[in-house]
Amino acid sequence: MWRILRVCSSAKTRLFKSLDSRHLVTAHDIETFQTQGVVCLRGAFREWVEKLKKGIATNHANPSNDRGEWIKSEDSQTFYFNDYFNWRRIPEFEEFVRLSPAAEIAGKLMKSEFAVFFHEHVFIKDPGTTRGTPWHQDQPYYPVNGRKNCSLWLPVTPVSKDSCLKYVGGSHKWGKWFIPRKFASSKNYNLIDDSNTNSKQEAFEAIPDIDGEPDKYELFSWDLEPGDCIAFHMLTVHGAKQTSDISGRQVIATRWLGEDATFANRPWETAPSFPLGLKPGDAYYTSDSFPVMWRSGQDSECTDDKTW
Ligand SMILES: O=C(O)CCC(=O)C(=O)O
Repeated sequence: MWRILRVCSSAKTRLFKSLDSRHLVTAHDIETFQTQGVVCLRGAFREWVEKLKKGIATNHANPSNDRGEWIKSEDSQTFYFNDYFNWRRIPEFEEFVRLSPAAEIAGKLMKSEFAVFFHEHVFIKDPGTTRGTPWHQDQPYYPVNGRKNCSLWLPVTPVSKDSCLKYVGGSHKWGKWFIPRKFASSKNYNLIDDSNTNSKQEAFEAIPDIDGEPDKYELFSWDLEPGDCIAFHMLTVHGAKQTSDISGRQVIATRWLGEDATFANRPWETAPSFPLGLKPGDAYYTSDSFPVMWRSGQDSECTDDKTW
């Protein structure tokens, strides 16, 4: 499988090189991502939707042993499911990670020399689920330091603006790191170890009450079609209300790292929590577990025009 995908991957590179009219992100998209910490890319993965739906269904039916989580609604009939780091056992996910333009898009948005794959994360909100997603930043959950990173949040169902994640524009540049919160209870994580952390340069604090003072913030959200995608920085604050969409909401987010991403301890259980074979300060790209999926100069040029 790996070998076939590697061959396909170099074929993909040649194909993209020959399609010089195919521009994946514009200079404006990159600037927006860098300054605002979030950008919406329309239609970027339309041709991948059916494959990803299949992978998401497989993941839902066969969750990982220790990471899958079903958060019950008050009526106990509907669930908010999430699970992550399953790409090596779900062929549709592995194919997406290796062959879709995701790595190139992430690499260019991060202004990185290359894009390292961290993991994928599936979120399924059943129709009628009353569960929202608490406001949070992603990076404090992760054992990752460094500024070059990017998540691509890709719905495979239509998402109304009301049900979409909301992002606080510019929050990735506040210089603040917020304590992660449990999705099930919205409570802050418990501190398990403060002595073994190399994250001391970040003083973690409780996240402000965004809903209490929404006018203080510039909030971004969109009506989305399957295959659209929102790219955001792992320090960008985001959260969502319960979904009001009739068919619920199904999303796969892929997480990407740049050349400055290093392993970091946190004073709580990280996601993932299993050993990654890296020591604090080690660069992610040095690990076989986190493959480089795209290198600068390998694909299409970035201009102000975009064609998919
Ligand atoms: O889809 C959601 O509501 C949560 C997604 C999220 O928090 C993320 O992708 O980081």
